[in-house]
Amino acid sequence: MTSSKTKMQKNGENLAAHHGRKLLRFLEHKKDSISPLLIVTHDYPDPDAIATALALQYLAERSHGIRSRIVYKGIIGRVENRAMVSLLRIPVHKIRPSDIKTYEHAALIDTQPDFENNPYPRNRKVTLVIDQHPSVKPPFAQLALIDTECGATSIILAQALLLSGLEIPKRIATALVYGILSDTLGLYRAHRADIIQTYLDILPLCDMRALIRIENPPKSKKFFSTLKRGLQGARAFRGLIVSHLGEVEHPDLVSEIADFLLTYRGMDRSLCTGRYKDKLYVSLRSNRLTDDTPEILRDSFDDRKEAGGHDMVAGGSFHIRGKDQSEERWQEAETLLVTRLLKRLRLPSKAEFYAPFQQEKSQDAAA
Ligand SMILES: [Mn+2]
Repeated sequence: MTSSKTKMQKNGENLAAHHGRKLLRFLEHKKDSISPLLIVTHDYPDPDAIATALALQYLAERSHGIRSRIVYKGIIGRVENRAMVSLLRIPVHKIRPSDIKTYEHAALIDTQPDFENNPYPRNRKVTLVIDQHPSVKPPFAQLALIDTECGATSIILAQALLLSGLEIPKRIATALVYGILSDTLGLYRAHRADIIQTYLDILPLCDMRALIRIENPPKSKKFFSTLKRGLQGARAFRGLIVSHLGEVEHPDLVSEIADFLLTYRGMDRSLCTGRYKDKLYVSLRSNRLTDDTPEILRDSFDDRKEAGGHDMVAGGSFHIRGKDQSEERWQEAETLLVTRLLKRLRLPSKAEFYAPFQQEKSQDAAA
């Protein structure tokens, strides 16, 4: 996995720029045959996926007049992501069944043809794949740009835009900067010099005021009541903090609370679950550089294909089977998941979890 990267660096080349150039050449060669293009992000798209899609749309249109439509499945739930879409006026649309029929050409963004987290038919060849996640098998695509160590897929598009010589509008630069920051935890997970350099090159072009508003949006009462539940139900044991949120308004809350719980002093891993429609959504976070977080989560799932991620961030979801999704079935699934995780982490199965934020009865009485 690392040999190509080492080779690149030895040759003094820069992998992000290499992929950027490949994309520019591909669009140049295929400009007459791939328009209109359906740009498909992963389900419940995050800022990195949204920014990459937006930048690809702009690049394809401005450089070669390639028309496109950005689509996704699920919802954009996280308040920051919704603020990003509205403040930067990003034209993202819910996918319609007719889109798959109408568009002959598709670009998969921040996901791949064999992943479960996108709505594109598995058996159909795609035009383009741009992603940072390790492949399960070589993608069935005309061109696949996959850089598992680029920190954020937005880096590839930022490089392509910088190399294209096109003017980069503020809203595109801002989206890319936010995509990079959120996927790399504020560059903490940017492990290559070319990633930092790409970020620095695009940063002066962005709208700092819009960026700060995206990063600090007002949050709803629903968010705080979910957070309250997440804190009250949290259980900790040897650096692992677990919380089952129960029913959630949207699945993004699960990753939001997982991120938040990980910041509790003394914790280095957090697991959060939430029930949404007929699925249990799961997020696993880690502060340990040696953790292969997606692999840990896959090992804790029944079906390994239902979990994924990169670096220290992993997520997934699975159906709760049975006609009547009784409380029992949900709880069974939540408990089994924790049991498997403990086993995978070689923690005792009879872990004595404590409840760090639970209100004590006496305090209740006093209040
Ligand atoms: Mn990403």
